[in-house]
Amino acid sequence: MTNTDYSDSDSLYLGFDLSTQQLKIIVTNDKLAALNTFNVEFDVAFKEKYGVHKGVLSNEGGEVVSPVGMWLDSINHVFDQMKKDNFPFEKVVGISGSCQQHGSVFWSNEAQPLLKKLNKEEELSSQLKDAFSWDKSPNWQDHSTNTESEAFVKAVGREELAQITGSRDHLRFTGLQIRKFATRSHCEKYSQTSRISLVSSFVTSVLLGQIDGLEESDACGMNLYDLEKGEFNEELLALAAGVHPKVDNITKEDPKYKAAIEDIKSKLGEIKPITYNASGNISSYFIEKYGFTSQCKIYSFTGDNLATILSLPLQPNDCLLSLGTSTTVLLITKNYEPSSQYHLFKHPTMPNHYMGMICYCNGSLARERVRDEVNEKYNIEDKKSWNKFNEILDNTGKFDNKLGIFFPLGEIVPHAPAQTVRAVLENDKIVECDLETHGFDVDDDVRAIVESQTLSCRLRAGPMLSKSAESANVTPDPESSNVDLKKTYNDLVDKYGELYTDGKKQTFASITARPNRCYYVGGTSNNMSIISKMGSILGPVNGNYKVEIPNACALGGAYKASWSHLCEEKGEWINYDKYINKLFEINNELDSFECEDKWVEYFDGVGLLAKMEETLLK
Ligand code: XUL
Repeated sequence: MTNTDYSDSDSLYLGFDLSTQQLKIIVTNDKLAALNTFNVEFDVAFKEKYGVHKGVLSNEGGEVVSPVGMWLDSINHVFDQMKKDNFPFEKVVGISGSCQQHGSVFWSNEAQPLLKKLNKEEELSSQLKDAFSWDKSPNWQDHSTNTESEAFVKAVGREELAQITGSRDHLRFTGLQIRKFATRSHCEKYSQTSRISLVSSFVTSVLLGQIDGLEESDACGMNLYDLEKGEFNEELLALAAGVHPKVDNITKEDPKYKAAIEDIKSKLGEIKPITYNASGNISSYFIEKYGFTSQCKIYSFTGDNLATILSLPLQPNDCLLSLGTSTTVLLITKNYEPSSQYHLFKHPTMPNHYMGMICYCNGSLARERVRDEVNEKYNIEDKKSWNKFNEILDNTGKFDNKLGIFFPLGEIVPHAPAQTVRAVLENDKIVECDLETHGFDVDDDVRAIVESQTLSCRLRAGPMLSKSAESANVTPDPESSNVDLKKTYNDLVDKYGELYTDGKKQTFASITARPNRCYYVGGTSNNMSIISKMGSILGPVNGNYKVEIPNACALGGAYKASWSHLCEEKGEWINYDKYINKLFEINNELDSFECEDKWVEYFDGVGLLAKMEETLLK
């Protein structure tokens, strides 16, 4: 029981976070203040009923699924908990949320009537037992779709798929999962499916009491949606439905082809462009059972990564670096510059903007290995101490033409097996070397790992930021505008030749793009030496911020609800970044910090890393 006082807030908003292992609901008010959270952990509450481990069921074939009934039970469970806590449901005017991405829910023909006539005396899961043609949902950790991945690549090609859908083929992406379901694992159940939801639209459908359309930004994680055209791509729908002429032994003239395309289109339904308009009002089940009012609006939910960017005052060209075991970079851009190495999704609240997402496998584990080497060299007693590592990093001077690539695990970006590569630039030539050769020692590893990890972000973010940097009117600070960027760029190309990243040519615009602001979250963001170094290399025009957002996904959902509600009330689009800027006024978790501007100095690093990746990586 909590003693939260809601009396100062007339209107409340709920932000859901349905993730792999739990459902969390956060309560916020008009001032964007987080008042309370409620949650249920699946393994704690439902292990016995559903047999889940870490929220999912897995098998040796790489299949990872979540029981849909468990998600329904979790909604009842958390609302029951809130009721016991005397939560004022009648004050809730808007609900939105965040869900794990890519998962699909297969509804049966009985879904619509069952959703409409829910009885408040019973739980959702028992009443909706027959509402699904399959009672499971593929989880984003599923990796059982290699066959489907091959089909997508054979039919369309990897880069082309990224060009159309913002991402190359990924085993977890919904289109591949649907193809597996329709052609391999559950052919009959596919034919019994009336509608297919993403996890996000599944939850809103339950809250609305009718099947909701897919939310556009989350739908970008399907490998089916043409981001630029804003519609499903027919060739990709054919693949998902198992009727692609190149791989399914069927012609476009065959009536079965046309029927299958129509069928999958009606299963997926229309995708509404990004909107603040509510999908509808909460259904009578929740009004009668919990005490919501009929005025409570349900706004489309989105994917968890997309919700994360909604939890911060992020503007176009801002980058959020999440520094954990892995490194994830999320950035906002106007520039549609897709690559098979990262993802682009539509931004969930800013029309004509995208969210770029770069996922690296090697983050803190790789840094810890170097820390351990250093502590061993200097006989540091506390083996986990970062003091020596940080001292070395803080004392590094100018970029000294030594770099290392540290991949203790196979890397996603760039796609490469586990390896360590070190190199120095001698007489303008890149010379591969080992530790203790060519003047490269353990201390150099310290700066080399932080530099190369950061330079990799800079190289990949550049093309996404470049054009949008112009359109967003990001002007470099006065000091660096004294630098002749054209000359610096030409010197770089003279020295290294044209630069390519992941097979794509870098341009003057992409190499000279700077982020607006950089935000750092996750475990390593507590290490000021590391994030100061990163900031000095990335060179954001308007500063670096260290942030702590423990409930980012749920908060992003709640803010989406309060923003949408305000837009609806005013009857006009309120710029999301302006709205969310209020956080700067109320949130002292947004710590800005100073770091040296070494952005220009690191042009050499950009060149050296690009060439090392091109020529030395196995
Ligand atoms: C993103 C992805 C994961 C899940 C986690 O592509 O697969 O981040 O969304 O919930």
